[in-house]
Amino acid sequence: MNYTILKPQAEGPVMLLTISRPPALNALNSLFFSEMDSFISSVQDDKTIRALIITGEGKAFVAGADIAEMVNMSPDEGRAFSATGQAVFNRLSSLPFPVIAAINGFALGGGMELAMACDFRIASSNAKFGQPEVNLGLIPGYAGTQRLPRLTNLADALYLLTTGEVIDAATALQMRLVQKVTEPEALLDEARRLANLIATKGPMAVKLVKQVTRKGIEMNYSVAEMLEQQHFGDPFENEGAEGMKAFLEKRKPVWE
Ligand code: CO8
Repeated sequence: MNYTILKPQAEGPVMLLTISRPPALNALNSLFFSEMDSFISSVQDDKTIRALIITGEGKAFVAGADIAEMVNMSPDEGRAFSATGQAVFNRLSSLPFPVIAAINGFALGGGMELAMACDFRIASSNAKFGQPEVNLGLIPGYAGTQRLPRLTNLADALYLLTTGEVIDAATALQMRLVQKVTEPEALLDEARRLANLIATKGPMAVKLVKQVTRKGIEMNYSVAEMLEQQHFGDPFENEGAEGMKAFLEKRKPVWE
């Protein structure tokens, strides 16, 4: 498929997806969501893909939802735009392989929400983060009010959401909003290193661990423990058997 905004690039077991709309600092418009939805459909059942990296072209990761597109929306159109964005980001979060945000610059509003829909985040030291919707008299619409307190804590989330303050990568790391900060020129190499590291692990185990962790965090604790128990047995007859045998035989496992 030909995309206008998205640039997917297969690199062996890793897929690199670049959001490319630099004149608008990669702001998210309807076309972006339609392309992202198609992209997700095209990769979700591809067993050769073991990890996805999402980054932005130019000086922004994503500077937010497209304000020029939203300015004339009615309340109902705003709600529909929010529903579409939330649905697409939920599909992204549910991909069977890990999704890494490689945040190269501004991750503001919808851009920070996109980064939060990924499984974890690596940031360039010059990246900037914020939920500046209140500056526009708006609230986040792609689940920023929900993912941010879950990833950080209620007070840090409300601090960012109510002040609209833009923070640097070091502060984002302190808040555990990002997992790692690199020099700008090392960002993609580090994201690729982590994605390729994941690609060496048991494919079924990585898929299961993501599913169980993401589902479990939404559940009551003891029910979530049961979910882990149920899935713990799944790899024993195949991938887990090979992994454990390989360890005992002091060799590298050969995954199917
Ligand atoms: N939407 C549309 N265009 C944008 C956006 C955006 N979010 N951000 C930047 N642009 C455009 C600018 O208008 C400008 O266009 P032009 O060259 O035609 O004038 C171009 O990108 C370059 O931007 P700047 O000249 O402003 O670049 P600077 O380096 O001076 O500033 C900033 C960079 C600080 C990132 C600045 O552009 C900025 O503040 N942008 C807006 C940030 C923002 O408020 N983001 C939140 C948007 S609201 C949102 O994301 C809500 C999400 C949920 C929506 C739910 C659906 C209803």
